[in-house]
Amino acid sequence: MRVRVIACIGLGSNLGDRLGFLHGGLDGLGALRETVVLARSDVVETDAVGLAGQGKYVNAAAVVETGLSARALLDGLLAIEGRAGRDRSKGERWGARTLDLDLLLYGDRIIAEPGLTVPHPHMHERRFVLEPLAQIAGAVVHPVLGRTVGELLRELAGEDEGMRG
Ligand code: A4P
Ligand code: MG
Repeated sequence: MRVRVIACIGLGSNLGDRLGFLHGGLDGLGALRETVVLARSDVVETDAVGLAGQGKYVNAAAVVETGLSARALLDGLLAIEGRAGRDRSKGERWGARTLDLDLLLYGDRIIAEPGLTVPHPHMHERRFVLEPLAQIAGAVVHPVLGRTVGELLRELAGEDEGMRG
């Protein structure tokens, strides 16, 4: 039997029935085989980062325990996105989307393969990722940066202060 791993997932939506898509995504995680949702964050509304002129997002995070490999888990996330009507052939990168699921952390594993980078390369720069994740996984350590999710969020807050001042 495969060792079970604690993984962190980020969810976002900024098109259509945003809350419906987000809750559908959370339910979809619970329906993945060999996977149990241990915690879900609150849903937060956030300004879009990236392309200008996008509507606000709703974001959330989840912690799961899974027997799936990182690759199989990502495939599951992409299938959930697909069921939410996301068509990758259309939207621009970082553009509006009905549902986006990112594999943020997969245990303490560092993975750099075609189509799969873990930890998610932008998670530590993004308040919309760290804020919900810190609610449920603040003590989890980022295996590359060696800092907890809570610390990464506080460092981001410090940078914001610096930029304002
Ligand atoms: N991929 C590789 N590693 C991963 C991983 N760890 N998790 C590959 C998820 N996917 C991973 O993904 C492109 C490909 O990345 C996938 O097919 C998968 O094989 P994508 O979701 O189509 O690309 P993307 O989402 O357009 O790009 P990226 O860089 O993943 O963008 P993000 O990080 O998903 O950001 N502003 C707010 N406020 N809230 C948001 O949620 N989201 C984005 C998108 C931009 N601005 C936002 C938000
Ligand atoms: Mg993505």
